[in-house]
Amino acid sequence: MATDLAGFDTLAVHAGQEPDPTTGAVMTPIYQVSTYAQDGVGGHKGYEYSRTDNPTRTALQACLAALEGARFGLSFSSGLAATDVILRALVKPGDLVICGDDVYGGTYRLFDKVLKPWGMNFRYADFSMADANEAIPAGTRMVWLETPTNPLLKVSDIQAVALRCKAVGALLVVDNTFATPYFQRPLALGADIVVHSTTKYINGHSDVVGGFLAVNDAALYEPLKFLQNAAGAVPGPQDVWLTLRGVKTLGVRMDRHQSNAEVVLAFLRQHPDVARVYHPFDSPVARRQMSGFGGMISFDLRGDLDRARRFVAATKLFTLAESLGGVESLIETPALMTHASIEPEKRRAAGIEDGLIRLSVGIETAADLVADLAQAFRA
Ligand code: P1T
Repeated sequence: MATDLAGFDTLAVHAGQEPDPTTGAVMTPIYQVSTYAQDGVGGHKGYEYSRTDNPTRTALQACLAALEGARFGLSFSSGLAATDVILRALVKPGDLVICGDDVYGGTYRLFDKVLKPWGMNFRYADFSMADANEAIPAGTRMVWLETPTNPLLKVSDIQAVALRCKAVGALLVVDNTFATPYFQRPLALGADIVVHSTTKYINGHSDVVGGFLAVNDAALYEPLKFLQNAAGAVPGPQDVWLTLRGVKTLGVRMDRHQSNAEVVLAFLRQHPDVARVYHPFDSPVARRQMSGFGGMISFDLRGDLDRARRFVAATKLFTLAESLGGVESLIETPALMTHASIEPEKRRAAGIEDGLIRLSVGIETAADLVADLAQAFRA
């Protein structure tokens, strides 16, 4: 289809997908198949083996690439599998990677416990600070930016970091999981690679674990595509199909996540038991580079860790669970759950206090969500 003429929601429904040529089926079939018949050695229709390529995956990759405004897209079995491939394809032992100091705990664990022992060097910096670029020395191979960050929702100026990366010859990777391409397009702001945990908003229904990366430069795409096949952390066709179905409503869902989050935010801001609220809303950079903020809110609850434990156990609509970005609301304590793999002193130094509570505001009726939080404050 003529993707250059289509708006975001049209791309989300149609990009990469045509009615099935054999049957006319309007939805892309689940090609539940591992291998493809050849009519002579090498005589195939573009598909040989499903680790290398699968038609359902091809449709998802094309759809998500279109949403990020990218030439190329690759899907993976998880967000961390996509992260791992980016590092192993493009960073060598001895190279320096500068990573945000407030990233998903599993990303930190992969860097610190898996890739560092293989010889890659990692330094951590707060890219939301005005002097962030001083943290990127000449010779840096890659900068890993989450914006907004998980869980403190800190926002970095992608364009400014991209300029610094170009000046020192570093690659800029942006984890766009929280914003989604509906609200933020990192490649257009100068990033080299965009990465997602599609487990979150892109799929949106908490029923699939998956990852994705998008890239414009063919010279970067080739080693990434090679490693997708060579290491093989690919998603199965059922998961890919569910994600393809989920992403069709991304824009509609994000608008509702956002409007519900605004109601919850207003409630938290005036509540006497809330010491501090974290949300991109207050950042001038966010207002410039994002067209909306989505449904993530974190806050410090007054009181000790026990109070935080009681609070997250007391909500009824907000389910106590890791993950985020589904249609249902979730609540968690990063220090004890999603970021427990970060050493406590490093975690606290990055500003993630023990009593921090993270909300993934879903698409339920906003008043019900506020009522649920209100009763949990009284518990
Ligand atoms: O879980 P997985 O699909 O492998 O994605 C990892 C990941 C990468 N980037 C960001 C910003 C993430 O939030 C995640 C996963 N995060 C959670 C599971 C969580 O609850 O924060």
